[in-house]
Amino acid sequence: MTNVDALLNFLDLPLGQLPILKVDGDIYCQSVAIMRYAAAEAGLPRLDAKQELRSNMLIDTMGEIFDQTVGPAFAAANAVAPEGELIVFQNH
Ligand SMILES: N[C@@H](CCC(=O)N[C@@H](CS)C(=O)NCC(=O)O)C(=O)O
Repeated sequence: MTNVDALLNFLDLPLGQLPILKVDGDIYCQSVAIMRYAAAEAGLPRLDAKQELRSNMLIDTMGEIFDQTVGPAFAAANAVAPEGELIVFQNH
């Protein structure tokens, strides 16, 4: 088990991922859901249909970029090096 795995297990995360939000003792995950909750709690003005379309377009695009960049990075970080070998993530 890697240090990342050990930390995520220790934190007892719902999907094994961060971020999480605790509200009234309950734990919630998924960053966009958490952001939408925070916006609602903060009383931000509602978006009209076209503003919401634009907002969701950006959120979905950022999600796709995140999935294709951060996901593989975590997979590499979670990879266990063979005995005596070091996994190098960056060369600079
Ligand atoms: N869809 C999730 C993705 C969360 C996610 O990928 N979190 C990363 C940190 S940025 C993580 O906890 N990765 C640990 C792992 O997958 O092992 C969200 O939007 O919250």
